[in-house]
Amino acid sequence: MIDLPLLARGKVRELYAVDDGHLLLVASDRLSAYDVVLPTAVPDKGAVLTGLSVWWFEQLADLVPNHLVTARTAEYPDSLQPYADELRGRSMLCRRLTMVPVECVARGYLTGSGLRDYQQTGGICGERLPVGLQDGSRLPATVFTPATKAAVGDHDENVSYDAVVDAVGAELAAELRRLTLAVYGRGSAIAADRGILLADTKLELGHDRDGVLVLGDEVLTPDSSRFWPADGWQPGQAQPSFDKQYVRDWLDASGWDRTAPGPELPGEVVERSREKYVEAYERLTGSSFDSWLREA
Ligand code: Q0Z
Repeated sequence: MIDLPLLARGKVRELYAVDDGHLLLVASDRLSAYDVVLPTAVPDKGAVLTGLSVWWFEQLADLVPNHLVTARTAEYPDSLQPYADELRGRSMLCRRLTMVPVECVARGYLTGSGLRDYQQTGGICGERLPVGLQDGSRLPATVFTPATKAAVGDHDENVSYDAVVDAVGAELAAELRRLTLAVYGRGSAIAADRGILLADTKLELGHDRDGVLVLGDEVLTPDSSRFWPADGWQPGQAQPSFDKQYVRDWLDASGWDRTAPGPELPGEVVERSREKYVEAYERLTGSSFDSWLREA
């Protein structure tokens, strides 16, 4: 257990206060499927997501500054050294930001809440889209589809760009949209080179104490984005998830009714799931996952 003030707890990660200016983001090995956190952990999942985030922050550094101070436990402050073994690989020491109260989402493909909006309105977040699009269709252009953060356990609510302007002002709204589309553009280009489609991604931005807009949280991980194997892409049906498909297939066949608590996963599903997370890390970064654990 980490004896620091817990600032926030997400479904699968925790955020601790370290000092006035710093936070510690800790990713667990828990996994959520169909909106339920499963009782079985996937070993190393938290470290894979953390390693990916750190790598993406580097890939994006010329587009937007980020909140990462260090993910090397040897560089953590003395107050964290008692927890170094527990934190290694799956934590990031971050600068504390004043978060912008907007979930910044970019979508290059239609699925999820974007598909539901489209079916009901012919567009997403007030942006019209062509008729005839299907689940998994490539969008004619990447769209910024902001949402407002819901209470824990609830879904974020898609909102119009005008609603973002009303909430944060025209200048910041334009900057959120520009940065979100730039991050998606860089991320999807890199992923596509490695045979992975980046369907969509969610960013969180905040201001540092100098008033600079900074990328926070985790970025371009399988928990904040949808990654699809490019070779299985076929619009008109739900796309297989790069990381979670084995788990979903097993859950679908298990007869589980998708209410909490979910079932324990069998060892082979856990192991296959772990392999998919590690494969995502290695395909995207071109480095071994072991090298990440050694670096951290
Ligand atoms: C992130 C979240 C949770 C993990 C607040 N650098 C920052 N400064 C201020 N606030 C945040 C950050 Cl990253 C911040 N979240 C989302 C919740 C676990 C991340 F429970 N909330």
